[in-house]
Amino acid sequence: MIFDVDKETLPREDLEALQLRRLKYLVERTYANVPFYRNKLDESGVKPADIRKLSDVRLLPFTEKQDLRNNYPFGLFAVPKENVVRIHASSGTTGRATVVGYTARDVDNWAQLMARSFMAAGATSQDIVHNAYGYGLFTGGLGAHYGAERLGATIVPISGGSTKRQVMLLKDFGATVICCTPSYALYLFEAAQEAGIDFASLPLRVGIFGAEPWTEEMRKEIESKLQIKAIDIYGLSEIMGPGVAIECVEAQSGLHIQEDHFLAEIIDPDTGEQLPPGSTGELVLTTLTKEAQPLLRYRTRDITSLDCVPCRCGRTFARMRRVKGRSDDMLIIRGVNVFPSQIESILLETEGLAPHYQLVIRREGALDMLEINVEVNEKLFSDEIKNLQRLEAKIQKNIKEFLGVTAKIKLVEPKSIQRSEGKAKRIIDQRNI
Ligand code: DLL
Repeated sequence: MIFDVDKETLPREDLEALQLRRLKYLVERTYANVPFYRNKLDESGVKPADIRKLSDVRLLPFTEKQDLRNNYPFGLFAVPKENVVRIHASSGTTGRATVVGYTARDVDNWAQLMARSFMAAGATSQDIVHNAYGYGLFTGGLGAHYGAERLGATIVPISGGSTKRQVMLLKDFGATVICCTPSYALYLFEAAQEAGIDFASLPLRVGIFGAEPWTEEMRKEIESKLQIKAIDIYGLSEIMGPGVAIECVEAQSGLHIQEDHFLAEIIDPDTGEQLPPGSTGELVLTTLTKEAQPLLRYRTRDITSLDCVPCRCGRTFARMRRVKGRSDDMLIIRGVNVFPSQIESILLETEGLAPHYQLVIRREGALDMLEINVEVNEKLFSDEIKNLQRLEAKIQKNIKEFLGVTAKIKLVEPKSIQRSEGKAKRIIDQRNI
């Protein structure tokens, strides 16, 4: 089912005409109201009137995370502060937090896009939604909350944490849809096992998972353990929050970008040049309708590709491939580039391993060393040492063969890697650089 049929199935020609209208107005608004953008446009000699066709987006300057930090907290607002009804911010583990503002209409659009997302994932007003994304400055909790309400579903605003209690309420309330990070879904599964609750016996049927990179192999693992459909949802606070793109349950093949609200491009992260359709590169997003804090050509750092081929679900919105990782999370081990997701794929295809791992990077002398700590399952844990050693050697060989990097593999006890209630911490960089 499609929530906004008239929008989500617009013929591409009409969609592009709508995007162009919105883009022109956006550039006018930002030029008139945000000194940062006026200066940037003046510097690059571009006037709002220069935007005549959609491809003219290329003329516009990029916006980077650092620009948000430099204008901390409210320097990029395009409306008077009294029109801002909500603030969110990213956690800011590195440097200052990035702040985002919303007008009432922004919040309303977001709810609408999240309602669309829920329906694309196969949810309806009949569902009970267990929302374990964190409530607060993080956009996950409130984003999913307003969307589920707009859909008319019943929302359980459990937020993150208190895992044992979550499992109990999941069962008692009979949730049919769950929203959380994919890593937390696995943690909940373990907690349920410990509490003697069988996920397969619960009415839960759909999981809407995002906020961190995950792989097809991880999807299979979650779908088979929890006995649900696992749907990938993408978003980022700078642009809106969750709901920028979502997979449809019909195809589960790429995430439909809500293109009436966001203009997507793929660029070469090194040169900044737009890449031809279908290429893999960095996703750049322009907010077409955001009022409080519109962004021109925001560099997401997320690596993906776009596919405009019509989807069998009937939606005409382009699909972005599952995010491979962030360009800033890409590891360079002795000159070889690897994304953590590529390592995850290999680990999860190996029998006997649990989907819990951490990548530790160390500097030994002048060289970078990658150590992969991965949990084995209970069955393997009780196995003979020589079998475990054989398995370590096999994983090491596969990683070398498929990814070209040498890694030290350390099989660790079940449940010894710290579980996370939100985004999993997969990379521990001890290089101090
Ligand atoms: O993580 C918003 C969100 C909440 C998305 C709930 C989905 C579900 P930020 O904290 O600003 O916002 O982090 C955004 O997380 O640039 C990606 O690198 C990563 N990310 C988000 N969704 C996915 C996904 C929220 N489905 C950053 N796959 C983004 C891979 C994702 N990475």
